[in-house]
Amino acid sequence: MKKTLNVAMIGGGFMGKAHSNAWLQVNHFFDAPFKVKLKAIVGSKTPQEDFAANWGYELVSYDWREVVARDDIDIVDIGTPPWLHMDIAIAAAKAGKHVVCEKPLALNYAQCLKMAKAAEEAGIVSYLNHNYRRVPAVAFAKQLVDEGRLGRIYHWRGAYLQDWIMDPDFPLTWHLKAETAGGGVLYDLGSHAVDLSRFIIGEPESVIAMGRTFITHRPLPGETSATFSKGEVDSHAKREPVTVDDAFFMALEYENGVLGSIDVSRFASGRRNHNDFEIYGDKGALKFNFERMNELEFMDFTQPADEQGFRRILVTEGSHPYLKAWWPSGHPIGYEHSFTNAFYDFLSAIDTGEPLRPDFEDGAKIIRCLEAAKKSSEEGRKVRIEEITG
Ligand code: SOE
Repeated sequence: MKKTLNVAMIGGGFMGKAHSNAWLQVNHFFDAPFKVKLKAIVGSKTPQEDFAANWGYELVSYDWREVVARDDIDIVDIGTPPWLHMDIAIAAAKAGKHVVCEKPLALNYAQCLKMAKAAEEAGIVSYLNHNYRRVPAVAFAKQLVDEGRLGRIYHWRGAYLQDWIMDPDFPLTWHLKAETAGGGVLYDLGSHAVDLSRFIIGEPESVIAMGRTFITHRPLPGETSATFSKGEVDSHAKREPVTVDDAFFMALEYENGVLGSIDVSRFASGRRNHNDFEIYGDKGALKFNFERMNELEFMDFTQPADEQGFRRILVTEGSHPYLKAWWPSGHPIGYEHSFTNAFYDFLSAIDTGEPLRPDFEDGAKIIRCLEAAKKSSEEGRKVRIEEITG
């Protein structure tokens, strides 16, 4: 009889929804080592009773400290804005809970180091939800690179582009303030983009970057009807400063000699969630585009020149990463499946004690790179990642 692990979900927003779905699916599609039970949902202000009823949480609370301390909680899943991550994660680790945390890990490198230390000292499994690593086509790209199918890698080119805050009347939400988000798109999407390059290519060594804030003042929430689309705002609405970036363009040198570029922006009109990368090596090249997430373009440079070209691989075979758990070949999967894939790996790591990546150590390395990018943009020079000391 499999042991049941009880999950406390802290935060019931977009990530609370995506995580709750994955916890409910993982035992249906994977032979996971544990059963999972949705034990508690913890909200901040908005009532969570409907959320609890919809997803089947047994308890509703508005006090994360009380829930994290409960003996009947085994996993704490943090889906709050970044400014709350450190306190919750350290309390959970000290209480002996395994911890899932949404990205970016925390507001700065120093906070990340404290979280990683707490997880290490507690001997718990920490997982930082860079879910795109567990999109099968991304995991397959890594497999091809690791097998040497691209040979010596020269370039990584990544971009993560959205457009949901281009309305100047979009309000000054937590995403747009340094004290609650850490950074703007650099942290929100740049953390994903840098992690993808670390997953497939290796560790960045130095960065040159330029950041920009296009809309410097925004109306306070409540003064505007603009949510995620154009809204009307009173002309006299009070506007406060935006203290984070809207776009960041980075050029990176990796420790293994790869030269890379990563562009992130929330002002890329028409790009709703465009996460893509290209990899160029002396034996071949790859291109992934999350808008076509079940496909990978592969170019075999060892072929005769007049036969070369990028061919589209449909990444839906049972032999592709994670896919034997899902549907027969030719049946695509979606964004939400990457979370379920990740949570299967998380439960397996709890069972085997094998390391799970990305963990809080990874989170610290990612934020260290992003802080170096910020420093580079402020000082107008190339910054070595090691200059950031926390
Ligand atoms: C930003 O809009 C966001 O929600 C990210 O925070 C998520 O990590 C990404 O998966 C979708 O876009």
